[in-house]
Amino acid sequence: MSTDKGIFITFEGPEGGGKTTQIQHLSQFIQQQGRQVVVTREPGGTGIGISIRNILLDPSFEEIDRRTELLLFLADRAQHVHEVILPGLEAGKVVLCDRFIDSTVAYQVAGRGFDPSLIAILNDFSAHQLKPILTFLLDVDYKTGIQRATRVYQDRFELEKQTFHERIRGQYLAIHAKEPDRMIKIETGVDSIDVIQSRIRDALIRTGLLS
Ligand code: Z5A
Repeated sequence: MSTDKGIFITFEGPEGGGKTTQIQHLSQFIQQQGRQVVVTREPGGTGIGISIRNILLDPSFEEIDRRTELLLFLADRAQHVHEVILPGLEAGKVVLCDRFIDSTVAYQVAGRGFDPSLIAILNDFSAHQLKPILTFLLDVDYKTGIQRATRVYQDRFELEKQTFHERIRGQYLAIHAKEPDRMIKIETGVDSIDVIQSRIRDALIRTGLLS
């Protein structure tokens, strides 16, 4: 979404692709240009969302049913769009969001086996029909991504098998093939943080979203 007011940009990709890092750098750059920025994420972009995130990532909840998991991600999003994203856009800000509806397609369709048409309907519902105007797919191979992402504590998703993460990556590449105008793919496995950041900025200038 890009109105006369705000601009909504999302960052997606497999684990450890550098989304959080790149969003932080881009936020500084946009602010230097005199625009206000909202940096946010899913799950966990609101107070309610932080509680939901804690349930979703807790590795001790091995018994969680995939339907419960899906509904928690959707509940997190409904609150997030209502409380953070829409007000940010209405106020004319650039909203940079770490994961959004494409994560639900990648993880809950390819990862958990849900029907894509069901997820399309639920994504629309939970997002209040909002779609990003532009999405960066920060693509990284499994080994590099997991090495970068793994900290002392491993969350429920980090503990998933390699085949799970490879299905997720494949699904992201399929979304990119279907919507190449909305989703810009950038490889992040080899290049430095600065080189990747300049590719992101160049793409934003090329698309006319930033000057
Ligand atoms: N999920 C879902 O299933 N359904 C949904 O609808 C939604 C989400 C919305 C949230 O986990 C989990 O929820 C996620 C999908 C699922 N699980 N997985 N996997 P999260 O938010 O905790 O995890 P994440 O989004 O995957 O974040 P991450 O692991 O922190 O990855 P990142 O943000 O892409 O990477 P980073 O933190 O910027 O970088 C990681 C490290 O690599 C860091 O030390 C950097 O300094 C380093 N880095 C970054 N770039 C480079 C380069 N270029 N060179 C060298 N080192 C680098």
